[in-house]
Amino acid sequence: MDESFGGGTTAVARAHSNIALVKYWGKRDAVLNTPAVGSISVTLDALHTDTRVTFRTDLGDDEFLLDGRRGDVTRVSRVLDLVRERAGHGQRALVSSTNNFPTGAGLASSASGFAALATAAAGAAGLALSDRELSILARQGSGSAARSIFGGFAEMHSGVAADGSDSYAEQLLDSSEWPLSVAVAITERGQKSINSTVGMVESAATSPFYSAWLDSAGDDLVEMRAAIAARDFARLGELSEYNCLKLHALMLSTRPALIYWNAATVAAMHAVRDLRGQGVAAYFTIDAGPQVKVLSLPADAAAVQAALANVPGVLEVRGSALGLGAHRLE
Ligand code: 2P0
Repeated sequence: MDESFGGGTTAVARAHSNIALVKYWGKRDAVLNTPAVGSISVTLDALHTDTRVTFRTDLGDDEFLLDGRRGDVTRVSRVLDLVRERAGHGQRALVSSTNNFPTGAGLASSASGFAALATAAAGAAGLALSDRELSILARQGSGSAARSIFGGFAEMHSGVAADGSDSYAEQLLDSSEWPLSVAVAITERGQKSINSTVGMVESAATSPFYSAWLDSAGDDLVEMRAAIAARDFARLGELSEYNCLKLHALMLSTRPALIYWNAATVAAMHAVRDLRGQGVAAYFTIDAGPQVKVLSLPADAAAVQAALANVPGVLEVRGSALGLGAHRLE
């Protein structure tokens, strides 16, 4: 617990966004927000959310500001309720978050956002939670947020327990153990049309490929773990592209179809394959949005960023190293 002001207790935390190399899509339990499949991600140093939480005795309801504007407090309150339950008090909170990147555009703002919220809220409530407990808490805000508690490489377990107690992420490698570079090609700054929570429910309900998605996830996780353990970049990259395109095949076969790509998204995918034709080991991955993230070894990062900047429709390219896990800022 930090300084008291305005009758409240405050904590501030930073969490970084992450991108999945083996992706999460589909829920095992919608109330507990447990995923139907495990996932493996890398945490991105360049994209982060800073969140300040203050519990106060004089508030009638939780209040949430995102980049200075009033945001939807529903999911924020869900996480705060769990913290209040554990802390044994009913104080409402002021929550203020800032992203250093566009919100809701497929850059995993919910991942960094809910990991920062879980860390700051637990801190402001004076709870000393383990990383595993924070991961479980963050998951109940957003599934991908469970992974952003950790830096470097993280694996999320779908779990089997009815209460969600074994549905958490763990670190596979620290960011210093295998430095990789990620170039993020931004092709659109607006909010996407269908959020992931809704999209994945529609895929489960309507796509004939959903059962194949579930059945094949385990093999991808085994292979990705092995690629990471062996520091085999070509295997990691090839598998990341395969898993990404398999996810988008599932999205495209959803009714109505989830088409998250725009023309620049597709052009960037071709540019990455052209780079490989020229001997540069670069591999793309794309989430529920039009941005393209390209993995490379640090020595090739400048060439990858230059190639992406030349793609028609790419508005901006941000380079990133792998980042740290969620942490308090005071
Ligand atoms: C992922 N995505 O593994 C996948 C790839 C998007 C595509 O996790 O409903 O925002 O809040 O648990 O975490 C996006 O899903 O969904 C996501 P909720 P979330 O990164």
